[in-house]
Amino acid sequence: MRILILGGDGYLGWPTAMHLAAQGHEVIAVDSYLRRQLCREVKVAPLYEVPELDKRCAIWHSLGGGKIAYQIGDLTEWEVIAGVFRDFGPQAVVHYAEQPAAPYSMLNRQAATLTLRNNLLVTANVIFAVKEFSPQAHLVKLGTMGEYGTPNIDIEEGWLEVEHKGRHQKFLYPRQAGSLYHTTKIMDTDLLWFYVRMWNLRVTDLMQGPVYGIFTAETGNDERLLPFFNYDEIFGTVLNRFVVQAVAGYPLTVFGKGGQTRGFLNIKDTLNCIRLAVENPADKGELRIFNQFTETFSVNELADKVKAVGTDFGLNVEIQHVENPRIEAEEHYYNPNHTGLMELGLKPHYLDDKTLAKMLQFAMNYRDSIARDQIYRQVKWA
Ligand code: USQ
Repeated sequence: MRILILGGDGYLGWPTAMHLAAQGHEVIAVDSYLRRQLCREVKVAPLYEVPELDKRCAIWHSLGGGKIAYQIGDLTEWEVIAGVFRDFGPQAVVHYAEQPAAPYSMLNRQAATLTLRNNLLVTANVIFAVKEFSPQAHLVKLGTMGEYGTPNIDIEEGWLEVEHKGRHQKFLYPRQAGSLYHTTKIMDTDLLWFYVRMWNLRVTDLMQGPVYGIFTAETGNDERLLPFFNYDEIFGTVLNRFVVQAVAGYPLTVFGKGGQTRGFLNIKDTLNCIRLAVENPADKGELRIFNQFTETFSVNELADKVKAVGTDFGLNVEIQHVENPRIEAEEHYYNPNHTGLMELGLKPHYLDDKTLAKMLQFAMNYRDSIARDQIYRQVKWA
């Protein structure tokens, strides 16, 4: 298939581009380098430098990986996205092109409006481009489990059957996000659902939990192909951060009571989920929603795991309950359904000691360059 990957430079975008290319698909990766730019602006850096897209595509090609085309452009501009669709004619579109960090979206007014503007405009442009240039294309959009929040009832996959005064109707599952970033994902879903109804689009919206991991089948032994890996408070996700903190001898920063529970997945499973969704498209006029994670953990459970494996490694790992900069439930019910992707054939990579050990071992190579002042800056929600 001809697959367009929007946000193809990001933590997930680049590994997805390699993975789909390795399966024989024709891939073009498009990115505006927004994440690189925002990292510079808020003065954080990834654990290791990764080459820009042109170099990554060339390295991938030189190692026999086939061709990944790329384009640098701002997808909030209609002419950019229209040009990409006109030239490439995608059969599937993987849409990752969003400001991805909850803490960034809560920094200040400018960061909030940038998040709103980028995320909603890109989604709207993608919808219009699909309608105008590739109406048969399947749009695979990365949403987030955070759209549901932490309700006191079981979380279904996207939809809820409601019975009211003796009558029934299926609605989008109630959403109540915990950050502005997560709220933009709810708005994306509403836009997609509206245009699925209006224009008969073919859409899969993937409600993904926090991802961890560095290595995928395609990164091989070449570090230049690794994903963009943040460990700072703004762009890093919790388990990736804990691994780097353990290596740096920085007490693991459990926010508040640490009972916050989320659905996690290995980066390898993100790639498999995307591939399964792309290769088994939604029907015309369908908004298909999957909950994309493989197992749930509380923050306390993750900290305990990292401490146990880190101690075996000879590291002195401490756990510290620090003031929670976020407004969120620190103890709550959490029981989300996630059978859809398993039914499509997902074979999960569960979090085991070996996986953690491999991440710790790798992070040790960068021990001396870890910037401790990036780890806990207290970007406050209030
Ligand atoms: N947390 C800590 N200590 C830390 C960092 C985080 O206790 O040092 C806690 C947070 O308070 C939160 C949980 O860990 O309760 C997860 O935080 P996170 O930073 O790993 O994830 P989050 O901000 O929710 O966002 C990440 C990705 C986002 C994705 C989302 C999926 O950045 O793109 O949409 O995970 S989900 O969390 O299911 O909404």
